Amino acid sequence: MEIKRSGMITLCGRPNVGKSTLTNALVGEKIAIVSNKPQTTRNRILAVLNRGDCQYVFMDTPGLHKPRSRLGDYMVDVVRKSVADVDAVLLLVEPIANIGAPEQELIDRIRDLNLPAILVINKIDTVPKEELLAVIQVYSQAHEFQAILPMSAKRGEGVEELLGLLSHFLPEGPQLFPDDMVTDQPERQVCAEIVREKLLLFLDKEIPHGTAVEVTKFSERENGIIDLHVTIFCERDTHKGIIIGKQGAMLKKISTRAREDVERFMGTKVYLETWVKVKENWRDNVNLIRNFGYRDE
Ligand SMILES: Nc1nc2c(ncn2[C@@H]2O[C@H](COP(=O)(O)OP(=O)(O)OP(=O)(O)O)[C@@H](O)[C@H]2O)c(=O)[nH]1
Ligand SMILES: [Mg+2]
Repeated sequence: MEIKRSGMITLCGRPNVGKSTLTNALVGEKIAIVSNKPQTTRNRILAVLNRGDCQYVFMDTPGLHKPRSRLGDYMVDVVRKSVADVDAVLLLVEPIANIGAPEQELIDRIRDLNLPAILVINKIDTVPKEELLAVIQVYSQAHEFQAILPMSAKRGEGVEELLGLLSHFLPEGPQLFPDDMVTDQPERQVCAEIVREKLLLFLDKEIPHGTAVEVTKFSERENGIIDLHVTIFCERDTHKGIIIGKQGAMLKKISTRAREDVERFMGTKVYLETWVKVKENWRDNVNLIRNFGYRDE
């Protein structure tokens, strides 16, 4: 069907509220990595959905938080820039009847820029229904949202309703991205992110937050097999030891799970080789941050 309406929609909110989970649910594909640890997403990620005569372009963003490193500064800057000239903003919040600092800051920005905004109360599967009323009340007093939608991104509940709501915010206009484009992330970037997701999955505390993943080789053989070499950077020698694990057990676990996901994503067999290197305090080194792909294009 010919696209007659298209628009940009930013997803924003505090860390860990479910922005990336919702992004994936909206487009029906795993585009953004997800973890139970805050500050998983570091860059803005586009996810595109064509549905009927509509093209939705979603922008997943890092969680808004108080930065404690240069990398954190960068992430917060990405959020600010993404909550700007868009057709609609989705403000995601936890099902809690209390407006925290990140929510207030985002509401202020939405108001200052006069942006159409929908409040998404996520994770409603974790609270009794009765509690939602108080949440809705607190937020409707704080701002006049175009709509308030309680949902569960993880269970996919409310997704269709949200798409229906959002279609009204898409202005008339041509397709912004080609049919087969689901994300603006290059394939090698998605592969690096998948490895980082496994680091977040298997490692504790500060260690995964201090890692960056760089793809050093990404090539396809004649028979379609992909050779993927990645280097995992961490901040300390002790962290390197933990990431590698006893006789390499941890690194093997991380690599195996990452390879399975990369194979699913690429639709072909993948040979993955991983190395671990130390770069002290890279999160406060502007040049290294840029090197690892955290920069404005
Ligand atoms: N119970 C429940 N958990 C959810 C829901 N949506 C997301 N989660 C979980 O919340 C955690 C964070 O999800 P993400 O999608 O990574 O959150 P995010 O907002 O992108 O986080 P950052 O990138 O760190 O800002 C994960 O463990 C998800 O499985 C939901 O509707 N219900
Ligand atoms: Mg995220």
